[in-house]
Amino acid sequence: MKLARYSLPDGSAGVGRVDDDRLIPLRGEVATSLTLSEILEADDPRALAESLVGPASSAIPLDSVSLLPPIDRQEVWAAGVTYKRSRSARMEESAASASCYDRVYSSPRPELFMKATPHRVSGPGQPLRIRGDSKWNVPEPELTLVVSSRKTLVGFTVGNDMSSRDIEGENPLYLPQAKVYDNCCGLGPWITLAGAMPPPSEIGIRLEIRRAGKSAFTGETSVAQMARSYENLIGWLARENSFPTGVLLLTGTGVVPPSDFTLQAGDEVSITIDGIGTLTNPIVQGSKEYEITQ
Ligand code: DO4
Ligand code: MG
Repeated sequence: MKLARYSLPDGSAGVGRVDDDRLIPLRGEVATSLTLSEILEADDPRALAESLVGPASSAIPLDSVSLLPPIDRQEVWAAGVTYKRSRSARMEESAASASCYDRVYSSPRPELFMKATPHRVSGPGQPLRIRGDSKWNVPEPELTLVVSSRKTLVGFTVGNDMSSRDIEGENPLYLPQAKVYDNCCGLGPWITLAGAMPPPSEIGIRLEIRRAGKSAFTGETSVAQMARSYENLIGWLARENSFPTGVLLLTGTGVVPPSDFTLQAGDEVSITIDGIGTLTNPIVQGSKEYEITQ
């Protein structure tokens, strides 16, 4: 089952089940007072959502609703260097930090960092930002785990871990600035509940960047290439750490454009993950006030 947050032109909003190209709103007094994350907190989110789905006659064509980011009050974290391609890209990016990236790929403890709070997240069609003080930026297409407050994996969504590679490469201590800023994280278009997701060996991840109506970069990987399991990443994230409203965890990128590629304002980034769907966002330029002039 796929669950989405949506709003309608009349200003109403809610949670609905996505069936192919239609959305069926969850109905009734209970459903309208429940947030998506409250449904995900249920012992059996699928059974709860199923019991609240309205009649088929209430279905709305998906292209007539606005999909909102599938997050309410959760924190968003991310794992890094979980694919060989990410390890080699970081080692190229910074000679000074190369050994850190090399070691973290095979160390028992993964790289985990706080990526975003809900107000920094963009949903389907909403803009993602290039920092004004950065000259080298890429999207990172990442399978994203949706984890409840009980630290149980309840679903999956598509994530875009936007990254400023020049800031990250200059000094590893700048990582939070390379990763965390307004509109730094794409999530959506909805959540596929855990039971409906294919096994990792069957999950392909594809990235396409379009510029002026043409494809400027395409790349793909498979979750089978990820060096760590979902359980390993959740286990480390949850050590000595509580998430009262749940947490979303991006699992790292296996697709990095070549080093001479950087995003530009006006680009459109689409990430497709098997079992979920496609998240598309336009890219916008950050503030000129901070632009690097040299
Ligand atoms: O420390 C670098 C960030 C790595 C990352 O975000 C990734 O591998 O996806
Ligand atoms: Mg990443």
